[in-house]
Amino acid sequence: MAIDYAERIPNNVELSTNRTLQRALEQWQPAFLSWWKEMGPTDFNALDVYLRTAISVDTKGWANYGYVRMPDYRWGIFLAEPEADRRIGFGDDFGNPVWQQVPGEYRSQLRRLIVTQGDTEPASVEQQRLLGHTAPSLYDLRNLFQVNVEEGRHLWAMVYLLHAYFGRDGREEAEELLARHSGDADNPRILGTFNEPITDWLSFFMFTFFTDRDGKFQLKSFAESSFDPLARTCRFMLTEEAHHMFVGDTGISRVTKRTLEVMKELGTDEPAAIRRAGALDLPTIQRYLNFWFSSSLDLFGSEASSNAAAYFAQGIKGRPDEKKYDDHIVRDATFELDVPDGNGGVRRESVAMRNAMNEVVRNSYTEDCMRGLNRWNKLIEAAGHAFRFSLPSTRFRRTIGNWAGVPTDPSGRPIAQDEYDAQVASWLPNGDDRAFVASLMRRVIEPGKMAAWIAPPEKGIKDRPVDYEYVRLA
Ligand code: BYC
Ligand code: FE
Ligand code: FE
Repeated sequence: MAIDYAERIPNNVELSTNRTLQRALEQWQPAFLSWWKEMGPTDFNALDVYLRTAISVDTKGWANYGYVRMPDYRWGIFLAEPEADRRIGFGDDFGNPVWQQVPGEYRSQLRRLIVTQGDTEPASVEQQRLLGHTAPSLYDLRNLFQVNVEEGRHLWAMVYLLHAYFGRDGREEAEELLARHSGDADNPRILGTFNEPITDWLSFFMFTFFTDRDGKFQLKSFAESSFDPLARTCRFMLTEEAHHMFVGDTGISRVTKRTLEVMKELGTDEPAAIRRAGALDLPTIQRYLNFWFSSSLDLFGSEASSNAAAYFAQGIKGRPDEKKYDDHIVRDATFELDVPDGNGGVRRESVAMRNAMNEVVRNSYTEDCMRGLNRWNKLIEAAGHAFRFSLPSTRFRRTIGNWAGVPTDPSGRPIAQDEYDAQVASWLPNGDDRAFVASLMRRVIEPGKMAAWIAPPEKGIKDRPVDYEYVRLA
């Protein structure tokens, strides 16, 4: 059957005149839809959801709202507008024209990075596929589905690059993106965090705050890439990413707000009492935070990485907001790194700055995370409590890089394994926490009503009231 491309797949890549790309996508689209129906939010595909759809890149077209059934969502392909005479912004070829095609010598690196980015998008949809059953409100249910369809579109964005620029091996990689599955023992997703189960909404909010924020920083690094189609694709994805982090940020604010209300009503900060009242005590929230922050730190790769140095030198992957740096070539600069000394202590090591690019980006990420914590802490401070959320050290619970497998406390002090084992239940979600959080997960379906463990949002979506019927559950 002939497809009306502009209608079915909104795009600004001239799909209707590109036969090769059409053929590739015609093959892939049915596979995507079967994946969505099997591995996505399966039980909710028949519902009308009040969703935003991008139909063009200008300010009017990128956010169209209306009721849609998710399988009918118009997953489109959009690149931010080209920048005239754009030049390479960093690395050995600084100042040369950017590439409109993949340079042969960088083909496998670029493909690998695009595949790794693409792999995370459907992974997150798989991780979140059952959360609809326990949504704390219709407002939250709609936000979950909005995040899901947009992660689906992010997958499309990477598949477009694979199909349009990598020929046959690109098409094979696009198929593999639907074949690996989150948590699958035989064929898992590429990066660790994307194989962690997300079975409750506290984890969902932590994931959208911490893990989607890794997405923000990785996309910002690609937005600097000399491979112009990648840079433009990622720049457009960042406009959607902002909403995902909003969901996490406001989700945790609302949970905290509700907890503070309960603390005030009961006149206590005793976790057991707060739990009996059906809310989440602050130390439990902190343990979930420790888990997802430390897992997300691994997504930046090793502190010292020859891959990262090569990507930078070659102009493939830059630093977020490259313009804010003075030196874009970075040939001689060094970076001081604290590494384990193998004797239970810490040693300072000097590495070439190019090799430390993952750590540079991780540090910007950590600062960005801290801004969210400061907002939540202001709520706690205003309520007159001494408790403060904190980020654990970047050495804590790492599985990638210099600190992988080195036991430390949350402040980053190396400790003996048995001391770690004795204390870990107070640092990370323990069995009791998980059982309690699971017990709170009950679906609330009356428009405007919220589960007892979360405060209502300050406002609804797109000027609609909070009690709007964001999902029609008929
Ligand atoms: N888990 O030199 P190294 C998002 C591998 S999130 C497992 O240390 P490198 C989203 C690494 O692949 C953004 N393996 O690191 C969020 C390498 O393997 P190979 C996703 C890991 O290469 C929420 C080896 O260890 N985007 O969009 O400098 C919802 C040594 O590597 C991990 C990207 O990741 C890990 N955590 O940097 C939806 C951008 N970390 O090649 C979506 C693309 C490292 O030796 N990826 N390894 O077999 C990259 O830029 C880089 O691959 C990394 C690693 C930054 C991830
Ligand atoms: Fe994404
Ligand atoms: Fe996202």
